[in-house]
Amino acid sequence: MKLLFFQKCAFVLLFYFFFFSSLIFSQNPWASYVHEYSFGAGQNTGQGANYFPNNVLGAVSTSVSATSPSALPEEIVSLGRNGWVSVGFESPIINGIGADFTVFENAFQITGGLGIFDEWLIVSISNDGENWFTFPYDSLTGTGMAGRTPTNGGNVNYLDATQSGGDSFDIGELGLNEVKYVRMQDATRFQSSDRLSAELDAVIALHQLTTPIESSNIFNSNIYVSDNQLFIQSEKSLQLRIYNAQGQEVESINYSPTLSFVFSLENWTKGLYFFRINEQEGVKFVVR
Ligand SMILES: [Ca+2]
Ligand SMILES: [Ca+2]
Repeated sequence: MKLLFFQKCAFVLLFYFFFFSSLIFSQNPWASYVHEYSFGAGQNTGQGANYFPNNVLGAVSTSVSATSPSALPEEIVSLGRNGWVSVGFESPIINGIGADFTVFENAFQITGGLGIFDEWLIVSISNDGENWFTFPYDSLTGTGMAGRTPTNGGNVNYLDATQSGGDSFDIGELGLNEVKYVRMQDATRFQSSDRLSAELDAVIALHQLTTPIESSNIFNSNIYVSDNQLFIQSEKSLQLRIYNAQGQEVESINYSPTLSFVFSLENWTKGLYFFRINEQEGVKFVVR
């Protein structure tokens, strides 16, 4: 009987995991606004108000390939010599395992196996828009910069840096755990004179702080998470049990009606959690 309950419970957890995970990942991972910018001289494709900033926000152009880059002003902006753009996201980039974001320029493979036509970008990150941390680079080889690897285009998974193309960066390399802004600065001054200006097509977050989803009406109660605190409001007494993504119970809370209830999640590990209220068939979650 007990086993049956856990099997049932596991099934429910699994169901809600798949149901809600599609909601979780529906969050926009692409840059969603331009924070600041300053264009340089020399090349101005896509800088007009009809095109910028939309051409650097949202998804990379999927009609491109490694040999056929974006060149349309609707899709890319030329930063101009030493010009730069910083972008922000719906939700901050966090330090996950490996690369945390990818920058797409319009580098391309030159036909005939003659290598890659690349235009370099120095990449910096910031959590407050004031203090910037720049990824180390080699101005002779371009190592450490963006603008070096073609976009693969098509239906590749752009959340997978191993198949997307572009140049990926790990914020943990600079000792940061969370950043709001990514800045790309044209670095073609270090290259041969036929490089006029780097372009920017798109930036995608690979690891992102996930916004908790309000879970209000399923149980006729109001349960939500804000600022790392769990709020409960209900007219009925509740027992709230919280499980981690492995299905282990990590907390059990007995709630009785008061004006409000606040439970701190400040010291909790970031991740996916499931809520089970009393013995009702239902699970909720929060990702911090
Ligand atoms: Ca990382
Ligand atoms: Ca674009």
